[in-house]
Amino acid sequence: MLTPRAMLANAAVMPKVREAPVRPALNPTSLARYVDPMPILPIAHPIGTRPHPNDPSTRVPFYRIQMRESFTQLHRDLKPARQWGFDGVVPGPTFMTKSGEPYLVEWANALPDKHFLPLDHNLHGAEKGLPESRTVVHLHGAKVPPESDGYPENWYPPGRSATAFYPNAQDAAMLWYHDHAMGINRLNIFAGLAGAAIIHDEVEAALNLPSGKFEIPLVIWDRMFDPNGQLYYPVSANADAPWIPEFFGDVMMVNGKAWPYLEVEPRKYRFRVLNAANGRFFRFSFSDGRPFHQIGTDAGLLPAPVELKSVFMAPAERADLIVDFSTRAGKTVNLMSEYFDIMQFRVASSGTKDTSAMPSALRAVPKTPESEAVQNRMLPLIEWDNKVAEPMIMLLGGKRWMDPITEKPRLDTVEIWNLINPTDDAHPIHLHLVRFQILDRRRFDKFDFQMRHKLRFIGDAMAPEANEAGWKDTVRANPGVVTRIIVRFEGYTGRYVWHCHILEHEDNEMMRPYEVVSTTAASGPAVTGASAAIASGFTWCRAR
Ligand SMILES: [Cu+2]
Repeated sequence: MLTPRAMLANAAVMPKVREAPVRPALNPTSLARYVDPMPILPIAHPIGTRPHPNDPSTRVPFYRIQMRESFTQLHRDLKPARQWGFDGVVPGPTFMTKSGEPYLVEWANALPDKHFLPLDHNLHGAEKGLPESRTVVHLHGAKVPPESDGYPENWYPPGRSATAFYPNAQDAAMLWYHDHAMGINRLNIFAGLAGAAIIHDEVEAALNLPSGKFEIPLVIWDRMFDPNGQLYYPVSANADAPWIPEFFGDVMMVNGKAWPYLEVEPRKYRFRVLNAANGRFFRFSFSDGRPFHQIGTDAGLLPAPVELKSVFMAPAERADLIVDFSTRAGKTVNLMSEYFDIMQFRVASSGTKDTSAMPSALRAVPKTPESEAVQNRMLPLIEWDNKVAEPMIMLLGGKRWMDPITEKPRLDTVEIWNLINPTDDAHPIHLHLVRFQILDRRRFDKFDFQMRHKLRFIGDAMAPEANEAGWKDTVRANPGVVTRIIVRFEGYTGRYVWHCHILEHEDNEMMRPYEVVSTTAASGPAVTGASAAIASGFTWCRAR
């Protein structure tokens, strides 16, 4: 299996011909590091209550969040930059809710009619003639009815809104909300349409983890700017097809500021870290090499804290970290990602007494037994290239968005999904509605797979790392590897999506609908072999 470092190199450094910028970008070395305080994200507040959709005799909190344009200074030496944000702030206000307490959100599109980033009308769902600034909001990690999940085709234009119901019947976790509009999602999120949503519960509260002002979301992404300090999203060398295969920025931002600093006390902090980048994988560590603990994954607490010196995070993954600054009083320590600066912590020489705990056990995560699986799906992740090896399109299971739905799990059943990755990129695969566990990863012979449609393993199955051995909703499907996940499809029947969370891939066909069907319905054709998956209507093209 590739090391995380090799994967990072693959994902972040590989030259992409179509990425050639057509106008100059701001030189990031011209911006001083650590001159702006890191913003503490505002909290979302309900504006009232509304009847519970399923039980009108009770009322639930009601939020109204408007997506609108704003101009904000993203670094001391930059002019205010145009962004699109929830309630005009980027990242949007954080939802702080309690498990078991449902709520309603009216998401209103109050954006300008014209998009300010380069649309590509060749992409499915982004055709000419559609409203440019259409949006639909998805709460990533939420177990919600299909009509509230933000189906990519359910977008709406400026002047319209949609109200979503979030039952919140799930464990404590860090979720995040973001735009999910078909074909322009990468641009809308890049523009700023993303925010955090944290669910707390009683199991977690009993652990006495750092809380209140010592529990801080860190929403991290990379951006690029033009010489006027405006957000710059590069385009391909082809003006008629501006889509690029991945965006990698050169300015690192935390909670919406470039290379900020945060003043902390010499004590334990709980950082809720979200990689909200379009395409960049981060490998976070501290400049003094200090160890820290990961206590939770995407979908909740791990069984026990895992001590780490670095944490590798694909786009959309979350890491719940405990960092103890008590040994660093009066000094600074920087958060890094490989050779990139991210932010600085300035540790005060003294502070309040730290009464929080670092428990040795957190929450049981019962393993879903493989014997419960009723379906074993083989799902190749595919890239089609043009004649000069430029990626043109990405597919899941060899299928496009508009192809008939092939994944129809039955409600309350367990399935194993084999994510077969013959490409050179790691793809973070996200399933809506559900949480899952990683079974293992195993290398296979890419040549045999591409040329002979045979899946031949060339390594042993490797269990997930200790810090991945919890509930997940996004998994890194590494190149040349079959990643197996086990999923219980519970909650609701209806249509959802699964997709790669590299947003440029997702916008270019690396997203498929799936449908949870009732226990009595037919579950569609069972695909039981890689050859069958490949043969079923898919003509092989060369992978990169
Ligand atoms: Cu991908």
